[in-house]
Amino acid sequence: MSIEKVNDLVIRGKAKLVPAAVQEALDEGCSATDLLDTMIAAMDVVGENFKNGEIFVPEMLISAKAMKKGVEVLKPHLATGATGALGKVIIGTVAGDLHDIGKNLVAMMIESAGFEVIDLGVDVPVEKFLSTYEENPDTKIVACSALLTTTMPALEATVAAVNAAPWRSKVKVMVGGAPITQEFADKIGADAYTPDAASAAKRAKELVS
Ligand code: B1M
Repeated sequence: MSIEKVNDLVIRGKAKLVPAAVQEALDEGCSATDLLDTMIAAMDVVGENFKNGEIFVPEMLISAKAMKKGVEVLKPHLATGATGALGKVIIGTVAGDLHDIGKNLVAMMIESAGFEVIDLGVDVPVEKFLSTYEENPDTKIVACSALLTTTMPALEATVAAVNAAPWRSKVKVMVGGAPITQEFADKIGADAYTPDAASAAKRAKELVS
């Protein structure tokens, strides 16, 4: 089955082969969400292999590249109807953190839900979130991703800076990423936490309605 092949190719970091395998699986009738889930599961295996010392950072990186190639093929199937009509969302991975696959998925699903997304990328300093809001005062949501326990303080600092801004009441703050919990989000004063990209898009719509 091509879906298993996709999982295996992402684990092995075969970026050149992943797009064709994803397309093949779609042609066989696999759903885009199942294919996304299998790639996320593949990255969990990669993470475990890294934790166990079986692979190292370069292997993690090539698996990430492979997944990104697969997501490119899935994008038209996952993201539809981008209109920007619901307003602007500023999104970024916090300072010190280079992980962007989850953040990109959240950006894609939020855009697809009808928002205009301003994606600041990875390793985004607190000041960049603030200055981007100030350049775009019609922004409805600031969304921050953190994937490392060591960058949770940067997430906290980012939310604290937004909470201290004079325009705080005009914007909602969303947070997420593997180590983040609802409890942590509440503690740092974020308006919303969601565990995955699909629920982030749903919550974003609720926050502005
Ligand atoms: Co990194 N890494 N990594 N890594 N990496 C993890 C996160 C890790 C869990 C692996 C492990 O040890 N098992 C571990 C963190 C441990 C911890 O903090 N407790 C780890 C580590 C240790 C590191 C380094 C420190 C390794 C080193 O250098 N010694 C280093 C740090 C670099 C840095 O950031 N400063 C590092 C580097 C890297 C690479 C650069 C090689 C690469 C990232 C490449 C890239 O992103 N372009 C990488 C990768 C690929 C991983 C794993 C294997 C996969 C991450 C991923 O893309 N997952 C990861 C293990 C794992 O996650 N299982 C690991 C798929 C993605 C779809 O899931 O990002 O969780 P995720 O997003 C989810 C949700 O979290 C949520 O939605 C998405 C799903 O729909 N979500 C949000 C995310 N953001 C959200 C925001 C929201 C809402 C939901 O609202 C705003």
